[in-house]
Amino acid sequence: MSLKKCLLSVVFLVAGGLAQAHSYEAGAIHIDHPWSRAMPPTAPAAAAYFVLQNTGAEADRLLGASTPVAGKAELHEHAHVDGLMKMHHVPVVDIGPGEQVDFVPGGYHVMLFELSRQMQAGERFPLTLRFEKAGEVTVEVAVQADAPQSAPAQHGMMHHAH
Ligand SMILES: [Cu+2]
Repeated sequence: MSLKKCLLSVVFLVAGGLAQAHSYEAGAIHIDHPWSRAMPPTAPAAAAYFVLQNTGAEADRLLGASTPVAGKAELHEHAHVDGLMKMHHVPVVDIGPGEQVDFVPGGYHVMLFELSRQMQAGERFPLTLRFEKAGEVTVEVAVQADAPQSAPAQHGMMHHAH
């Protein structure tokens, strides 16, 4: 492939990713592309994902989340325990100054329980995130059949110790 063709295909990939993207600001916190994977109607729970960036000089932390579509929303983290991937509830998620924290399949996520119903691909639902310093912000979660191409899934799975 010629260099020019190669560059062109990169541009198209980036443009394709941006077309679906939506993002929000809460104080110094930037929230990129909140999304949720469409689940079968009988699934007992769902999960929401996004990327948090702290553009400020002070540390902040995500304290919790809530949504009208679920009776309960918890911050969860996946971790390897005895060779198995297990998820557990975490009370807060720290975001240091200048840091990025990825909420991705296999890493941090907002777990939604007691759903009124499972959302379908193409739908959106509101999710309110509560930060210690940035306060509350309500974002729209895009329900998708598949993970967004731009999702840093591998990165999130490999480096979630921070
Ligand atoms: Cu979970």
